[in-house]
Amino acid sequence: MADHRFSRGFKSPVLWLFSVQSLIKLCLSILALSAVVVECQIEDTFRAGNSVFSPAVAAARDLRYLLYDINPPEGFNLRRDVYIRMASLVKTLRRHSDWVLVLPPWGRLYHWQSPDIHQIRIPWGEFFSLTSLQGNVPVIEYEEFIAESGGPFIEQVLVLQNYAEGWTDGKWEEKVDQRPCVERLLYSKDKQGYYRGWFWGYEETRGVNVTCLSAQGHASILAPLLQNNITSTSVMLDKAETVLHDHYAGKDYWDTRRSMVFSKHLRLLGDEFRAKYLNSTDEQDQTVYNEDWTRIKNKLGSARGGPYLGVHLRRKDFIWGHREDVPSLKGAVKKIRDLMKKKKLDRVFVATDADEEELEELKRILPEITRFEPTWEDLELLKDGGVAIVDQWICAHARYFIGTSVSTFSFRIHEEREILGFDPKTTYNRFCGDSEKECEQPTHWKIVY
Ligand SMILES: Nc1nc2c(ncn2[C@@H]2O[C@H](COP(=O)(O)OP(=O)(O)O)[C@@H](O)[C@H]2O)c(=O)[nH]1
Ligand SMILES: [Mg+2]
Repeated sequence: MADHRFSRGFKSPVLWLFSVQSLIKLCLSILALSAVVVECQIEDTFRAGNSVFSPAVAAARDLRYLLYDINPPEGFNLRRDVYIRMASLVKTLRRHSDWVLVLPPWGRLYHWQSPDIHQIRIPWGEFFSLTSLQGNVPVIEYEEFIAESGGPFIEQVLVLQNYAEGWTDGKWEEKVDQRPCVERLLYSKDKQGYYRGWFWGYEETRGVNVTCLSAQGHASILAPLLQNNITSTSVMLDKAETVLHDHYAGKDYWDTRRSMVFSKHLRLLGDEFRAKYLNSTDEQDQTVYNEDWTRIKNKLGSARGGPYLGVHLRRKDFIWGHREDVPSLKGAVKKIRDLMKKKKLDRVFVATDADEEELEELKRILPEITRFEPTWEDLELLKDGGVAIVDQWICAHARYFIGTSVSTFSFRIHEEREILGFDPKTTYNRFCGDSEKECEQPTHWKIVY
C-alpha cells in the first residue's frame, strides 16, 4: 500500500481527520475533569500533594515540596530520564517525611520548533497519565503547587554543578558540598531582593534564596542534606541532571519508568493510526494494554506486534556532527529494505526529525514510507511533544524495531517495547554508520518487577 498519501502536504481522509480531531479535543477537555477523578482514585498515602488540600491542610501535614529543572538544551527524552532520578530521590526522602514531587512544566525545548504554536507552561497531564505517575510516587503539577503553597515562591533554589576541580586524584567518590557558583547564575535579584529566573515561563514565580551545590554521585546522596540541613518547605534542584540514577535499571528505576504511561488521548491516536494505516490492532498483535501499569507483567516474546517495520531515524544535530555511528539517508534506506525483506514486512513506519529537504529525499527513495504527519490543527492540540509520543507509541508496537545509536528517543521506545513484552531480538537494534566498523548493538535492559 502506498502510504505516502498520508504525508504532510497530501490530504488525509477527511473522516479520519475529523474523528481524530474531535477525539483529541474531547480528551483534552476531559483532562481537567480526570484530574478530579484521579484524586478520588489514588490511595490515601499518595494523596499527599493533591490540591484537595487547602494550604492550611498542607501546612498542617508538614508537606515539603521538591521541584526541579534541567539544563535548557536537554531534550524531552533525557528529561524523562531525569524524572526517574528525581522520583527515586523523593522515595528516599519520604522514608523520613512527607515530600511531594512537583512536576516541572514542559516548554521552550530546543527541538520543539513548530512555528506559531504556544509551547510553554505545558502540564505533564498533556503527555502522561497523572494517575499512573501517582501510583508510583506523589506528584503534583506546578500550578497545584502554586495554589497549595500559598504563592509563587520557591524558598530555596539549589543549582547543582560539578566540582570546579573535577575528580581529585582521578578518584571517583560520592560527595555534596555547598560551593561558590562555577558558572554564571541564570537567576538575578529583583528590587525586592527575590530571585527571578526562567521558572518554566511563570514570570510571577520568585526564588527566595539561590545557592550553588557541587554534587557528584547518585540522586539520593542529596537526601541527608535536604532532610537535615535545609528547613525550607519548597526546594528546587536546578540542573538536576547533574546527579545520577540511584540504581540504573533496578526495580525502583523500572517502577518509575513503568508508571510513565502516556496520556490516553495520545495512545488512542497512535492506536487509530495503527489500525487505519498499518493493519495493526492490539488483539491481533498481542499487545493488549492494561490501564493500570502495576498489573502489566508481560512475558518477553508474548507480544507479536503489528505487521510493519518500526524505524526511528534521528537526524538534525545527530548528523551535523558527522557522527560515524549515524547512517546517510541512502545507508538507512538500504538497511530498511534489507529488514523488510528479511522480516517479510511490506510496510514501514518511520519516525524522524529529518528536515524538509531530507524528508523529500527520503520519500523519493522510500516511496512506500508511512509517517504520522498531523495537520496544523492537530499539531496545535498535540504540540511537538505529543506528536513525538505518538511516533514512539507506533514504533513501540511494530513487529520489528530499529532505532538510532545513543538516541534517548530510541531508548524510550526500547523500554516501551520491553514493557509490552517483545522478544528482545526485535527491539535492541540500531542503524550503523555507513563506514562504521564495530557496530555495537544496544544493550538489553530487563525489567525488574
Ligand atoms: N516527532 C518526532 N520528533 C523527534 C523524532 N526524533 C527526534 N525528535 C525530536 O527531537 C528531540 C530529540 O531530543 P531527545 O528527546 O533528547 O532525544 P535524543 O536527542 O535523540 O537523545 C525529541 O524530543 C523530539 O522533539 C521523531 O522521530 N519524531
Ligand atoms: Mg537530546
